[in-house]
Amino acid sequence: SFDYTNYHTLSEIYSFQDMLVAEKPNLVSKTVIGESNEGRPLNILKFSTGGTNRPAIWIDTGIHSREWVTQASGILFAKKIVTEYGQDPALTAILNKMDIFLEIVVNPDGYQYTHTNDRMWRKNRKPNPSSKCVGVDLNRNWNARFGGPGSSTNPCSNIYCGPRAHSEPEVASIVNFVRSHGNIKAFISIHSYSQMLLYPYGYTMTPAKDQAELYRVARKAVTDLASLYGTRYRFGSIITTIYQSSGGSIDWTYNQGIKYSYTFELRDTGHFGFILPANQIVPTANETWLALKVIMDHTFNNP
Ligand code: 0X9
Ligand code: ZN
Repeated sequence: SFDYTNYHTLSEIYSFQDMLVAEKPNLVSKTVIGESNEGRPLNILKFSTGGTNRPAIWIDTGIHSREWVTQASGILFAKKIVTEYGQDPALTAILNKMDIFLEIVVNPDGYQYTHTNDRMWRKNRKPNPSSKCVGVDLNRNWNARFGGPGSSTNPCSNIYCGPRAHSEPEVASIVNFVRSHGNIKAFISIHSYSQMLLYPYGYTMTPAKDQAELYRVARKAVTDLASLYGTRYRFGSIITTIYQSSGGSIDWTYNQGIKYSYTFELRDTGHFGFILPANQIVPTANETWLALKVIMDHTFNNP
């Protein structure tokens, strides 16, 4: 059976997804929402107990390929959803009314490259015409002050925004999915590292109109997270808590009307950074899951 205590290759993650669907076909299904620049499938798992186009919660991991604890945690979230449904009253109530979508590997080409060539690769692997540098930062490619402060128009930069908003298939496929679904109530994008829980905006100091509510939910989420092992998270808007960044996913989803748009930065605060030892995967996922449940529960109770 699957080893949740170690990091996995891309093909192992693809197999895990199929295994979970085979195990619980009445609860989990797989949809291919597009293909990456190098032609790999962009898979999402749908957790649903029925209905049509139910209000939904979106969770993604691995938009930045080197942030390995995020994809590893995504695997554990998937496993937790199937084991806790019917056991945990809050999650059961949520799944009886809402669907959960989970994209574990938003950036499969980058993830493959972190295994074969460069463990510290962040962007996708699209060649840039008229440059020898490769890749677009998939968290600068969204249509939320695209190309603005905290992004770069230089293809050699690690925060290169790309030629135009939604130019990258890995981003465009999520944009199309979110738009065509039309009933997504929470959008949670998971990064590492820094131990932060962030909400819009990243491109402007102007507070989000729901800032007071986003703050309260974040405070409860990080409190519950810390209750397990004492891990401390900072929280607040992106621009006031981490740094200014334009073209990020949750600023776009928030402007689309998805009120509960959050970004996590998982463990640690820099001692190991992106190269977090595998023995921290399970505790990281466990504590993060408590915070996710706070956001999901609040979304469920505030339709
Ligand atoms: O710079 C980023 O994309 C994120 N930090 S990371 O070290 N994981 O790269 C911060 C994301 C801020 N989010 C948005 N601007 N939406
Ligand atoms: Zn990141």
